[in-house]
Amino acid sequence: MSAEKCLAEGSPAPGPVPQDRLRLYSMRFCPFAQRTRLVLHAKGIKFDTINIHLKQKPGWFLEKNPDGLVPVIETPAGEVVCESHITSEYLDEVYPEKKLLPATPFGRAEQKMLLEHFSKIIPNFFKISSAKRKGDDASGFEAELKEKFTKLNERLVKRKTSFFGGDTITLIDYMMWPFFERLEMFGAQRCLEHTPELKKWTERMLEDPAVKATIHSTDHHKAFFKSYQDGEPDYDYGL
Ligand SMILES: N[C@@H](CCC(=O)N[C@@H](CS)C(=O)NCC(=O)O)C(=O)O
Repeated sequence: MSAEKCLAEGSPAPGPVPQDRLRLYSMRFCPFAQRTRLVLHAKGIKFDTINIHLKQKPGWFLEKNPDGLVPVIETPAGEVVCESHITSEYLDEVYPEKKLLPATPFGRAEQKMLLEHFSKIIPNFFKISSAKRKGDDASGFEAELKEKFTKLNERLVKRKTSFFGGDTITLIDYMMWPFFERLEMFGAQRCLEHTPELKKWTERMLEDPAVKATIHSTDHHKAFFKSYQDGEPDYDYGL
């Protein structure tokens, strides 16, 4: 069962998860759920998707995650794992093929520290788009984001690697990517202009098969985001 259209309050509860796959509860345009989708694709894990209407959540979804957030992973044993970085680490632990987290404790700690740092950057994207939408001056928020991007750029320069964890993609790249995919949607594209290594990283990411499998066009992102900002999110946009 892989129904792309979202399920809302009143829809019948899905049956148990089949033995040979995982189930992802998602929303097609959610950047956090995309993190989990990236990991599922990168590791070649078999999974079905149930998209949730996040404004009219089915009761059976809230029973699985009382916080009401996607992404959520459910296993055939009925185990439920929530939160994008926790689902991602869980998948990397359970499925040993193509490890995305480094083998050393320090390597893993480095990724977690960068993720912690990046989590504090995420609100900046929303502040820029919200100011621009209201017709307010966004230059202060843009300057802040540029400074954060400069630091990320410096990391790549110092490491001399193609990606944030080395010369191949690791988990941290997938945790950050969904927000860069949406840069233009946020109206923050200009912030990448003076950070050439970071810009090259985005170009390399675009070549990745898991990124290609989960990407939406900028036009679709913009149309969804507009519906979201207007208070009537069109979760099925483009279907
Ligand atoms: N900290 C969560 C954030 C997930 C999140 O904010 N998901 C949004 C969709 S993009 C959601 O489920 N919103 C529903 C709501 O707020 O009720 C994670 O990393 O998984």
